[in-house]
Amino acid sequence: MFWLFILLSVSIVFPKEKLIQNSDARKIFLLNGNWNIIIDPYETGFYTYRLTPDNNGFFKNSKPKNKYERIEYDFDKSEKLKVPGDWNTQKEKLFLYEGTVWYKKSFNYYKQKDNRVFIYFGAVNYNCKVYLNGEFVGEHIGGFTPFNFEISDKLISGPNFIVVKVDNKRLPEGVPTINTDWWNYGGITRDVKLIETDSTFIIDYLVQLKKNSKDKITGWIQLDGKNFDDVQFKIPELNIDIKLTPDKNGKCSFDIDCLPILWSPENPKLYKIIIQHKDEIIKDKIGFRKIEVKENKIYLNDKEIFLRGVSLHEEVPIKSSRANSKKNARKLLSMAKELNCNFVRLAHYPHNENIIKEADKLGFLVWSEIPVYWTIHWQNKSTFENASNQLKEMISRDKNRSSIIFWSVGNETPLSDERLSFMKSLIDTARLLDSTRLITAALETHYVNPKTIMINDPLGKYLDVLGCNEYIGWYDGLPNKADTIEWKTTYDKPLVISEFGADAKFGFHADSLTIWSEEFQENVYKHQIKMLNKISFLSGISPWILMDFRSPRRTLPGIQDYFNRKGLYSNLGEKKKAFYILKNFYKSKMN
Ligand code: GCB
Repeated sequence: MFWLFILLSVSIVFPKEKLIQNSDARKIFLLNGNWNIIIDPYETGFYTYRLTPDNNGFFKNSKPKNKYERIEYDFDKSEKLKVPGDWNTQKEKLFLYEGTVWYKKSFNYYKQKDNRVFIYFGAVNYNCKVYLNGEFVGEHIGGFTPFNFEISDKLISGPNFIVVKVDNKRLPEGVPTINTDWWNYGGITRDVKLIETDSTFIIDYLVQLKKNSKDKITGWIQLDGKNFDDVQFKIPELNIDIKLTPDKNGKCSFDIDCLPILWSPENPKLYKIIIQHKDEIIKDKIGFRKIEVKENKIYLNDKEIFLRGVSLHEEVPIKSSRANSKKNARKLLSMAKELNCNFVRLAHYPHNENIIKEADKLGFLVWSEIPVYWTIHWQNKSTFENASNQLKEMISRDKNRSSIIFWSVGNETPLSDERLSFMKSLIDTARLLDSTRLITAALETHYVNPKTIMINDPLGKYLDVLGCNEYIGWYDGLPNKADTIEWKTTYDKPLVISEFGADAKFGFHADSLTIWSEEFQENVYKHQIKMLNKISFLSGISPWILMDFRSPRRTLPGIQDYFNRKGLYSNLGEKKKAFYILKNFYKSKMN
């Protein structure tokens, strides 16, 4: 009985529907804009007063049919929120709100006869239930990955309404769990699209260089539907134009010999890809590059590379709200470019697709991560299913992006056998889905004596690249402690220092040992760089962090004011002194 319950809850919660690849390239009808909302902290719109599910919940969007019918809500008279967007920064009363908000949008739609229609969400934080014209469509858990549901049979020709119940309550068994160091932005935070397709259509595809090769493009195209025709696959600039015949499951695979110009930060060359099935044409822009580890070095296109990185949260400068647009992506990446970066660590959850596509165009290498952060419930089966589903959705969306070189399976997870088997299963899943990229995780530091840090976390055995967060000079001693530390590892693998840093309030000046001052942060960076230069197996760094970001944990008045102040830029985009230290260090690393 217990297992039946687990199985049922898992299948309800984690969508079985395949993700539609490259939603931008489809025939889309955007449902962005103003949505009516009802703030519902007691979930009155979902439960009866006996706390049983209410069949006439708010998702019915009911209206009184006569003068005495009592209906205690009215979406059309309710206030509005912009989609996409977090609710916290749109309404003051929602700034710290954690709970349920109902969203409703009415729209007219006329689909072509045999076509199919899907509703696609870029991301909703954290749990959402979707209803169309009063009927349940599907549920999703996890705040940072896309999902879609087919609504062909529920859609009416003419006026329709969609209701989404969004709940961002933090849960101990959630991914992330209740304790994080970032703002729990709630809402429909990324685009909502209706995607109209032919009855049989190209649902997904993979086009990348074959593992360890520079002259073989490999991949597959997956059709969805009943009538599979041949598929035409073209890369005009490489004179590739081939006809592929799908198997009985609608899948066609290919291996093509060719010599593409390789994608790199210096030359982020993208090729136009065209995939055609009957009248449907999908276009993409894809780069080809080789990434591998040999002993303790990382090689991009057979050349050793040092990752001049920075970590960042998905937050917009000045406004400090959830970032989601192309414009936001360009802004954040241009700030990293000014630091002479060639690498960004997108912490601590999958960021929006725009930033990954911009990274492809601008030539940034990317670390992409799932929110397996700190102390997850390692023994809970549905927590694992949840983490694994977020990993699958992240890889499914971004597998064609040459910028992504690392999948990270977590951050600062504490040592235990349960954690090891949880994380190892995630790594197995990532390798199964994508054999070409490198797997990493941000580990914690462990001292074997006061002067020696040893990276020997048993998880290291399963990673390609060791990530490690360290805060020497901040949580761990004073800045000059770094001068005395030696780094060792039991693994013959490259190391990326995935975090170091110190808080500084922009404009607060003092001597270099006065905490919270720009000089203190600058001091930490100077000593860090001296120490990092001595680590022979170091392949890159992504200091914490590009820009000050909101965090409910950071309460110190006048200094933090609910911001983590480890940014090299303030939340208003002002450069702190440490910015220039890092920028110069990176300049010296450019060749
Ligand atoms: C860490 C975490 C990061 C925090 C940072 C800090 O180790 O990975 O999420 O924000 O430290 O500032 O304490």
